[in-house]
Amino acid sequence: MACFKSKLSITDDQPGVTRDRIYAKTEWLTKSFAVIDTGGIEISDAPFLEQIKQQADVAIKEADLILFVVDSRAGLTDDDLFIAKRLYPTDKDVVVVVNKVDNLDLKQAIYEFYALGFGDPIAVSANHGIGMGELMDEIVKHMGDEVEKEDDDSIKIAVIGYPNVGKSSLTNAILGQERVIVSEIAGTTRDAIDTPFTKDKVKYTIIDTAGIKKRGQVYENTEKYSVLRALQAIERCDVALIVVDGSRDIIAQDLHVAGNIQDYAKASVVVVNKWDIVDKDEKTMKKMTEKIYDTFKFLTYTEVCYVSAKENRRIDTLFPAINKAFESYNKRIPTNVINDILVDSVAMNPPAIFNKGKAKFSYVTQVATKPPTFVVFVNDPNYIHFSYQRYLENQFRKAFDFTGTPIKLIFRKKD
Ligand SMILES: Nc1nc2c(ncn2[C@@H]2O[C@H](COP(=O)(O)OP(=O)(O)OP(=O)(O)O)[C@@H](O)[C@H]2O)c(=O)[nH]1
Ligand SMILES: [Mg+2]
Repeated sequence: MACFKSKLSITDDQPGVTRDRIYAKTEWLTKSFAVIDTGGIEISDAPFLEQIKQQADVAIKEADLILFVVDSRAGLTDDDLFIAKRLYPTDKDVVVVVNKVDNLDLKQAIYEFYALGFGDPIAVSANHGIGMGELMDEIVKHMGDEVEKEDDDSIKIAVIGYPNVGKSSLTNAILGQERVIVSEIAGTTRDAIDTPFTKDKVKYTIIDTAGIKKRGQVYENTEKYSVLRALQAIERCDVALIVVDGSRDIIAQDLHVAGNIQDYAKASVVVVNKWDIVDKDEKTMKKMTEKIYDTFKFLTYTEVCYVSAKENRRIDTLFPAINKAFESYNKRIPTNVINDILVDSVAMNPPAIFNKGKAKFSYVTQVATKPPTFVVFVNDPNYIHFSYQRYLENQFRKAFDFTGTPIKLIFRKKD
């Protein structure tokens, strides 16, 4: 397991926990590079063994340098020799990293790993930070001089949902490649996986995430971590794809997942997956959409798309919805234009007296995007009933296309 101090990889005593390749951006001296955690290649009958091996092979193919991490406490094992054999055919540089050398005599610990045939092993203790400087120097030595541009202007899409609804399948379908692991076992994805891609000249990063289960339930330690990472993915995304399983009823758990969108105020698209196995007629889609809007009451501004990730059907219907949501999320309305709407709305439906006073509005101005946020100046915010806030929001939505994004209205006292 590659650690590099960042706690990006799932570190757990249970073998086989880090199941996907995990990319972590790291910097040392003036260089930045990505670390791929392959999740370990092990000769055992772990249920995901074949897929883990495939993922490791892809990682080896993509890498510029391979850090072959071995365990000093376990000594040279059959697994190590097995992996070494797998690495011999590559023309990539391989550095053997001997981990967990905390208390052992260093020389003693690394000596036997010369037998792997990859030159001088480097002794480290990932947990104690021993040998990290030396390792980083070694990594940088193997790197070329090309300057890497920080490429963060992509649209970030987080794929979220209850376990097993098909998030990873959808990620692969969107990418057009088997990038992340799919399985019928719920809880397959344990970490958030970022993959950049380009479509119709637009740059995106899709983030596959672990299934989110209800708060208040007792999680296994690894599950807690997974949910945390899924929530972080929502936090750093622009647009969330809220995936539900169309072949079963919408459940409270789906609502809980969608609720995070409200908490984080992100743009979103609802994706009804597994549409291939739904018994349907011409009314089924309409009914399902109504059901979704009825359950996710705060998401009635969001588009609902129907796909089959597994059969690769209707995937292209997602992009107009994603792009539209992103556009809305970044929309800016000039002050004079939004003010006209405020004036008209108040004239059409003046506020009633509330808290012994009547709201008098001065003006409104947009103060932020992502999501669009408006400050409305008023004689006293306490005079505004919640339903009137809702009314104004609806009026703004009628006047401008905010499909797919929440908008925020902040009421301020005008001195
Ligand atoms: N029929 C059908 N099955 C699907 C579809 N999408 C996914 N599946 C199946 O549903 C199961 C779960 O798929 P995954 O993509 O691993 O689901 P996930 O949401 O990533 O699951 P976790 O990572 O465990 O939360 C697998 O058996 C898939 O083959 C679909 O569109 N139609
Ligand atoms: Mg998954």
